[in-house]
Amino acid sequence: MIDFRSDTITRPTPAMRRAMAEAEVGDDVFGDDPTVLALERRVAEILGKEAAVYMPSGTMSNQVAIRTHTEPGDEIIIEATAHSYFYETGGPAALAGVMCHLIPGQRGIFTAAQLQAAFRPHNMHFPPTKLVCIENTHNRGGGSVWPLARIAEVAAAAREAGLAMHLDGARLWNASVATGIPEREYARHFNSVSVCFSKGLGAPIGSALAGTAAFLDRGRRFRKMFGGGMRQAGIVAAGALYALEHHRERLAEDHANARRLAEGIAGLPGIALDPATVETNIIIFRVTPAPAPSVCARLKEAGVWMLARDDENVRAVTHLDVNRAQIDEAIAIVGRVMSG
Ligand code: TLP
Repeated sequence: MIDFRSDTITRPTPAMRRAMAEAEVGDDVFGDDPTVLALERRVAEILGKEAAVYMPSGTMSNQVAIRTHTEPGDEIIIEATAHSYFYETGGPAALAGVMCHLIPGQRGIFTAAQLQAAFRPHNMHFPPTKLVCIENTHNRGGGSVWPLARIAEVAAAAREAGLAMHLDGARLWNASVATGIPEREYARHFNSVSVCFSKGLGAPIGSALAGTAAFLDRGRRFRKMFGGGMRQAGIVAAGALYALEHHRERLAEDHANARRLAEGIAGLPGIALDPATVETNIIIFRVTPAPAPSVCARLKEAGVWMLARDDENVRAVTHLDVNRAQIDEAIAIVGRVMSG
């Protein structure tokens, strides 16, 4: 089975497992797990932030950020298909008690003018707006990369209005490898940045939330409240540290594989796909006739596992556990299924 369901499905490599087995550990809730502390320092350094906190998941990292920036009854501004709104089980409403003011993006990306149009005048009838969230790369946008200049414009508009900025950078590593722009150049436009180790980097567990030390003092409290205080977390943090040092640059291979797969299937009957839209490791293509779930079922039977993003579109994600030979095999299988 060639598994394109997500870059979350990767298994730790033997070298990563060794690093995990040998990790020095302590009690992270007491703040004395040396491996977790080393990971947090390294993430803060890469992102150019004062501090970082290790988190069990990207979802918790985003939701702790939203809760830390706000109080119940506040409002956040977020793109209409952003993960934190779309796929985090209503977290902003349930955990932070905030309203989401949605902006429709183009492949997940919106403009400063759109943001400004969402601002509310100061008036007792309205919820206070506190935060703007951006996702880079954008998952439902098809792994799209926010242009740095656009981020700067949106951040300037937010700052002028007194709003904080949060980056869901679950795949910020992919954005940096695709553009050559260091992570910290993106991160400097944000008050908080969430990154994941368990997606393209191939670690088994974990994310981190970076920002100022004062912000993360408050953030640690919400991590504990949401059940994310971990103990000998150094075991898994060691996998994340290993991934950070050894698996970032190789994301370029995943991007090349995604482009190769897209080019290989773009001309097939029943597939609408412009390979030029594939910027990183996510491919989204429309299938005709729909529904996408039954196309995915046929593909799976033939040995290629992809997920329906909705009724018309299929998502395929390349990652550490799919090599170039498997990409070519997948192209042949998709070809047979779509022509059959
Ligand atoms: N995304 C998963 C699914 O939840 C859709 C995937 O397979 O892509 N931010 C972004 C941009 C994400 O894509 C994800 C996971 C998360 C946050 C949440 O991370 P986890 O799964 O660690 O909670």
